[in-house]
This record gives sequence, C-alpha cells and structure tokens, in this order.
Amino acid sequence: MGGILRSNRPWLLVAVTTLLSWTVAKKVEEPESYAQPPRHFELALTWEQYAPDGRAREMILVNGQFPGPTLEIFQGDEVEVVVHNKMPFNTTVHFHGIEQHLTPWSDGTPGLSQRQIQPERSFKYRWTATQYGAYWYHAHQKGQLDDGLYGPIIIHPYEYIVSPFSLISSDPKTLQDIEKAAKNPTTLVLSDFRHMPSYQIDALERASNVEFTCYDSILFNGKGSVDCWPPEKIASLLTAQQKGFLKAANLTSFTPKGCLPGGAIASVLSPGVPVDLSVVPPEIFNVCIPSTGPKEVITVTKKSHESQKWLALDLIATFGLYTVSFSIDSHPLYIYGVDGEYITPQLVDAITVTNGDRFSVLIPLTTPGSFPIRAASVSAPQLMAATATLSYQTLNSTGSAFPPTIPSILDNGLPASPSVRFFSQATQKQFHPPELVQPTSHETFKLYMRISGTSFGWALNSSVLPAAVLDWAADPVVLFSPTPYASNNVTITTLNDTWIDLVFIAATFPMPPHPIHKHGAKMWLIGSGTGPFPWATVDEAVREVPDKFNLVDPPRRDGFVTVSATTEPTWTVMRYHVTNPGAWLLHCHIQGHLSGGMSLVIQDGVDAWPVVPDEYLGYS
Ligand SMILES: *[C@@H]1O[C@H](CO)[C@@H](O)[C@H](O)[C@H]1NC(C)=O
Ligand SMILES: *[C@@H]1O[C@H](CO)[C@@H](O)[C@H](O)[C@H]1NC(C)=O
Ligand SMILES: *[C@@H]1O[C@H](CO)[C@@H](O)[C@H](O)[C@H]1NC(C)=O
Ligand SMILES: *[C@@H]1O[C@H](CO)[C@@H](O)[C@H](O)[C@H]1NC(C)=O
Ligand SMILES: *[C@@H]1O[C@H](CO)[C@@H](O)[C@H](O)[C@H]1NC(C)=O
Ligand SMILES: *[C@@H]1O[C@H](CO)[C@@H](O)[C@H](O)[C@H]1NC(C)=O
Ligand SMILES: [Cu+2]
Repeated sequence: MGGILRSNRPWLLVAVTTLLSWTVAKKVEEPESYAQPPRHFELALTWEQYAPDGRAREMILVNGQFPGPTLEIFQGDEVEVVVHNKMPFNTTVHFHGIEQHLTPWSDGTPGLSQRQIQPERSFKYRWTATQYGAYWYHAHQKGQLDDGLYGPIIIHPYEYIVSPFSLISSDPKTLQDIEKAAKNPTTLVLSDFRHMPSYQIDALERASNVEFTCYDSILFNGKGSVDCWPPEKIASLLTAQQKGFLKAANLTSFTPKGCLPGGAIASVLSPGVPVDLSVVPPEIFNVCIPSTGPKEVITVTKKSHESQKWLALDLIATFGLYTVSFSIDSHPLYIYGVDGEYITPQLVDAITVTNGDRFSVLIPLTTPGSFPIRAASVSAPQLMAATATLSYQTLNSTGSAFPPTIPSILDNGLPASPSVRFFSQATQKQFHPPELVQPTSHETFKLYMRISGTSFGWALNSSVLPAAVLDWAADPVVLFSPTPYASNNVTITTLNDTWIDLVFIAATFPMPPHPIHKHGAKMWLIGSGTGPFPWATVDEAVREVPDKFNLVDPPRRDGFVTVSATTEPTWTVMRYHVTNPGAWLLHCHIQGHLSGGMSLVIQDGVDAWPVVPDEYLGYS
C-alpha cells in the first residue's frame, strides 16, 4: 500500500482529499513488476566468534556481517530472499512490518507460518514490496534476535508517491537538496547487545525465576563499547521511578552495570515467587567489565563542486529490551516517516525510540564539525548511554576549530533542557494514509496483560502462550491447518474485510510499557485511558468517553507501545482493517517478554486464506 498519488498534484489538495485520492490512486498504472525478474538476495547465517563491543562471543552473522546487509528494494518489486542456515540450531527470518500481502507463508514465524529452517537447510521467502520506506528483517526463533540476526530493509517509493518535503522548505534549491538526500538514506541500526547467547539467558531465567533485564552495550550499526560508569555517576542519574523500585526492594543503589539488581526485578514484578539468585552469573546484573570496540562514524563526504546540505537517516531500532532517547548534538531533526510511511514532518531535537521502531529523519548540515549521536536507555531496569559520531565539513572548512556541541539529552535519556522538543506520536499525522480509519468496528478483543507466575512469565491475554506453542515446533503449522473459529486465551480469529479493535488492559502492577507489534497489518492507535475498561465494545467506549479517542487522524504504525501502569489499570486501543488474510503473530517485541509467552495468534480473514503453495506446505 502506501502511496497513491501522482507527484504533479499539489500536496495541499492531496491533504484535504485523502478519500478521493484513494480512488484516484486505483487508476494509477502500477509497474508490471511480475514481468521483471524478482529482486534476489541470499542470506547465509553462521554462528561465529565476533566482538561488536570489543568482547568476543559466539553470535549470528549474516553473510559474514553484523548487522546483516541492507536489502535495498524498489516498491512493486517481487522479492526473493533465500536463507541458508549454517548454524547449529533451527531458525526463521521475519520481515518486520512487511505486510506479506497474499504471501503469509513468507512471514517467517515458526509454527505459525512455516516449519523451522533446520541446520544445513535453506528456505526461500518470496513476497511483493507493496509498501515503501524503512523496514528490517530479524530472527523470529526464540531469542535469536538478541544473538545478532537482523538487518535493514529499504524500499524506495514509487516515483509517483508525493513526499512531505515541501512542508520542510518551500525553497526550490533546498527542496532539491532534501530530495537528493532522501533518495539515498543512510541506515542507522540501534541495538542493545549482550555477551551471553540467548539460549543460555533463557535457560538461566527459567532456572532462577528472574527476568534478565540487564544488557552489556548499545550498538550503532553493530559498533560500540562496554562503558562502566563510576557509582557516583550511576547514582546521580537515577530517575524517580528507579529510586522507587529500589526503595520497594529495600535497596539503595543500582549495580556497577547500571542495573536494577535481579532480586529487585523479581520482587517488584512477582513478589512472593521464590527465586534462586545463586544460578545467576555475576556478570549478568552486577560485574561490569569494560571493553572497547569500534565507534560508528557517519561521515558525509564532500564532493568537488558542492557539499551535501542534508542527511537522510533511517533509524532502525532492533532492541531486545531497551527504549532509548535519541538525538544528535547541535542538530534539529525533521521526522518525515514513521514505520515506513510518510508523516507530516515534525521538527524536534530528540526521539523516543523503542523495539522495532523506524524513524526517517532529515538533518540539515549547517555547521561543519564532528557531533555526538546519542542513545540513552529510558528503560527502568538499566541506565546506559552510548554515542556514535556524525562528521562533516563544508568545502572550504579546515575542520580544525569546531565549536562545542550542544547535547539535547542526558545520559539517562531525560531532556538536557526544558526547551528540548521530543517527537510526539500523539500528534503524528499520516501524510497520505492508504485509507482512513473507520469510525466503528465489527469486533472488540480485550487482552489482559499480566505477569503470570515468575517475573519472566508475561501474558498477553491472561495466560502465557504455552511452551509447546512457544517452542514453535508446532505441527501442523497454523497457516497450513486453520482452526476456523478458534477463540481461546492464545488465539483469536477474524473475518476478512472486518474492522477489529484490540484493547490492551494492564491487569497487574507495576505494568511496564509493552511495544506491541502486529504481523501482517499496520494498525491505528485510536485511544487510551486510565482506569478499568468496563465497556463491552470500543464503539460503546467511544460513545461514553469520546475525548479519549481520535478517530479522525490517529497515528498508524506496525507497532505501538501500551500505556504503563503503576497502581491502577490503563488501556490502549489499536484498530485495524482485516485486508490481509493469514495467520499472524501479535506480540510484545521485548525479547524476554516474547519468549516469556507474551504473544497471541491471530487468524485474520480466516474465511479468505490464500492457498498455501506446495513448496511451503511440504517444506520440512
Ligand atoms: C527444529 O525444527 C524441526 C522442524 O520443524 C522440528 O521438528 C524440531 O523439533 C526443531 N528442533 C528444535 C530443537 O526446536
Ligand atoms: C523491605 O523491608 C520491609 C521492612 O523491614 C519489609 O516489610 C519488606 O518485606 C521488605 N521488602 C523486601 C522486598 O524485601
Ligand atoms: C567558500 O568557498 C566559496 C567558493 O570558493 C566562496 O565563495 C566562499 O566565500 C567561501 N566561504 C568561506 C566561509 O570561506
Ligand atoms: C482472554 O482471556 C479470557 C480468560 O481470562 C477469555 O475469557 C477471553 O475470551 C480472552 N480474550 C480473547 C480476546 O481471547
Ligand atoms: C485461560 O485463562 C484463564 C484465566 O487466566 C485460565 O483459567 C485458563 O486455564 C486459560 N486457558 C488456557 C487454555 O490457557
Ligand atoms: C478481503 O477483503 C479485502 C478488503 O475488502 C478485499 O479487497 C479482498 O478481495 C478480500 N479477499 C478475499 C480473498 O476475498
Ligand atoms: Cu513486553
């Protein structure tokens, strides 16, 4: 989906006639892409020693690289990605945010859309690039994302898609510079990283009954260092919430790794549940061992007769746990795309970036120099910050006397001054959404998020997805064998062309924010509130508390963060249109929560599932 307009249309007219433009769009001839050979990629996955932050561990490399290579695609392309599993364990690759229209068997969710790719086997994913913008691929097998299997996907829009750049500048020369930059975006993959392989983390969590919420480093395009802060620095950065958690656990300080201690995690999240801290290696929460890896430097090179005046960055957040504040010293950021789709640009100084997020950002390059690019954790269990560098010079700058740079955020992610502007999702306006959100829905599903049993037992609807399903070795694969009217704690089922509301209710406290991701469709965040959700349907809630809803121009994404809760329930409502029949996963993108059970199977449009090709049906 995505863009729909010829570029010679004045954007103003476009903005006020979105519905009309959808009709217009259908008349636009799209390229006969299937007549062309598919865009083909081969990804060889290996399990090897590598040291992204200066400390070697065994991890996943893609074609010998970390992060994996960028899949650069043009909208309308048929895409073929052949994955070769050269690792000693099963895997799958998911294409995050790619709708997989009519190809649900290429979604890469083990047990749900395919059988696992076993060692020494290959799997051919085939899908059509119906969308444009920044996406990414990653492992969807247990916690393998944390082992390094991820990389960017950049889809260049159809020529006729109208960009929102004229809202950034009306000067023709500037517009030209912006367009040039946006045609060739630089990807910046932001990740949190740890030294212990995910299968060991999972086993130790289960042995200790403690969720491991402490990482080792923040990486920019796979590069970083382990920076151990002095205790005074850690103490000085503690937020009110972090102090509150310490107090509740009768403790006074974070660990030398900047973490809330493991025992405190357990006592805050699952009080009364016995834990065995003796099986937790000291390096998980406590002991910080510094190491120095490479530093990412984004260098804007000058050309002989002109210097580049703008940089387009596609931020891709592959975090296993973290939410961070992101900023570049001394530089405003124009956010013009979120999760791939154009938005009305927002001029900000910092962005809150969470698991799975993509932000397309334009940065004016005005004063030559070398500037810290910052990411600082705002996740309650850990304080950590890191920097990369943005470096550029204009043609006649010597580059010797750079002015001091001005940070927008502190090392705990809080704004460095009251004037710092953060990106606002609440006021995010889609530039020309493929359709408008429908004001009523056909069905409401209420999902009660809770901690179930231990501190890693996260439930999306009352019960955690059972281990048998979680291991995703389920046979038959859900997509190959729909249970048409299944509706239980871990499966919901919808009909094609219906509008669905998902209500996420915080049912135990404290309930952290959860970055909820839906496969197979973008959703609209239409409302949220504090207190219980007593209504049977969202339509009823809209009638009774209309001020809690936006049904006119809500933000649209493939993932939204639920509202956190400390002492009373909160609720968050996401609405989507079932136009993409298939078996999709709905889950928290925090890897510990996903492997803890926080996911749900959605059989979307079960009345209209496409016939699974034999090569996928028979794959084993
Ligand atoms: C690996 O995948 C195969 C095929 O789906 C499955 O039978 C097997 O149980 C899986 N192994 C593990 C360890 O999950
Ligand atoms: C903290 O100390 C108080 C008072 O001694 C005690 O009642 C409470 O159980 C302790 N909490 C934890 C988590 O140890
Ligand atoms: C930079 O170079 C251009 C072209 O040679 C010149 O016109 C301009 O004055 C120079 N600017 C500075 C600040 O030296
Ligand atoms: C959620 O779980 C409850 C049981 O606690 C069940 O009654 C309800 O149907 C489930 N909701 C969905 C949407 O499956
Ligand atoms: C569904 O959730 C309810 C409430 O937590 C629980 O009693 C029931 O056993 C669960 N059912 C399944 C199939 O997990
Ligand atoms: C599913 O619904 C969509 C949206 O209305 C429609 O375009 C599509 O044809 C339907 N699919 C099938 C297989 O009926
Ligand atoms: Cu979560």
